[in-house]
Amino acid sequence: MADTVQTRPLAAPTEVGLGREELLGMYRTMLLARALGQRMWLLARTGKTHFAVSGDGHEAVQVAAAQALDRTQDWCIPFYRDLAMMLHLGITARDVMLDDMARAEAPFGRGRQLPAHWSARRLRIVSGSSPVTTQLLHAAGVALASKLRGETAVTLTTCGDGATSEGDFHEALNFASVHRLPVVFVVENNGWAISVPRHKQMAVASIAERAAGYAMPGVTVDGTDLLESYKVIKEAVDRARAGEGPTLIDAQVVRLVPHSTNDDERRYRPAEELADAKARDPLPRYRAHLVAQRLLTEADDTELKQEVAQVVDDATDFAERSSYPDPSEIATHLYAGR
Ligand SMILES: Cc1ncc(C[n+]2csc(CCOP(=O)(O)OP(=O)(O)O)c2C)c(N)n1
Repeated sequence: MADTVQTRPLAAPTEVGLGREELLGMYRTMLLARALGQRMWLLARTGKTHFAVSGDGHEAVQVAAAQALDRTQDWCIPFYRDLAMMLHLGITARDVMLDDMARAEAPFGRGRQLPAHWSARRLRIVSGSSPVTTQLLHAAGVALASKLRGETAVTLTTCGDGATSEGDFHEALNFASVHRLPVVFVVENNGWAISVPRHKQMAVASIAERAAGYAMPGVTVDGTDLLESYKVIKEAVDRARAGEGPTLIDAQVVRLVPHSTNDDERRYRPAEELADAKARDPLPRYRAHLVAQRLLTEADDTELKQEVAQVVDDATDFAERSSYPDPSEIATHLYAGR
């Protein structure tokens, strides 16, 4: 079943070169992603929206990835679990909620897009497509464009472990390596592709091993350890920017909830495996680290949680008050205008 990850103490802040503000900012994003994601799950369960997919358990590596990018120039092509990454890059809770509730002002698709297909031109976030793994090909293409233009931008893209068994994964990594493209592939490896456990998806022992087939570095990291993840991703981003080509990162994370609101994991997921996953929840782990480092007090924590709860309520109310697209505009943005 899922590979077991040795839990080590979190890397010390001085090791990764981030200050208190950044360390606490990453914690706030994790809290916000968790609270916003849980609200969207409830909205789906109560019939207010039709679908939700969660990033619970993936937040640490996502925030680490966003922190490792240069927000003035780098590109990001996420997949559907990357809510924390999107929030840390600057997408707002209101925008996420407008999209979730399919409102006319939803910035990612004007109410016509499946939830969790975020994009933002100003933040250089390119929308992922619904067929899994296509975003890796798009990332290779964006990175090729940056290289041809002589720019120093790096492109970071993500996918799940199941996605690494798709043909698109092979094509993207092969092309990126042959052309030494400035791209970082982060696999958020939660051990499941809906109900299919990893050992039924691939014969290799670890996803990082796949990198050898493309002559690029393959690095395994505990993706529930925010600072370790940051170190590894930052190194890969720096390599890419220095013209040394792509890196494959196997970030071992946990899926804390069913695949989506359409899934009943009780039918296939062993109770012990779920309990192990919950014991590796990145949020209390990072919080404990901040408290131990005297970067966060109980009072700070309570205040932060209250502030985040308000942001989630505000986003929900704002979206609920907003209008749906007018039926007369049903084809707008679907077909090229004349
Ligand atoms: C090409 C393609 N095949 C199947 C699907 C249906 N599908 C959506 S998510 C998913 C599982 C993906 O698993 P994984 O890549 O491990 O990511 P996870 O959802 O576990 O994070 C599948 C099969 C799809 N969207 N696209």
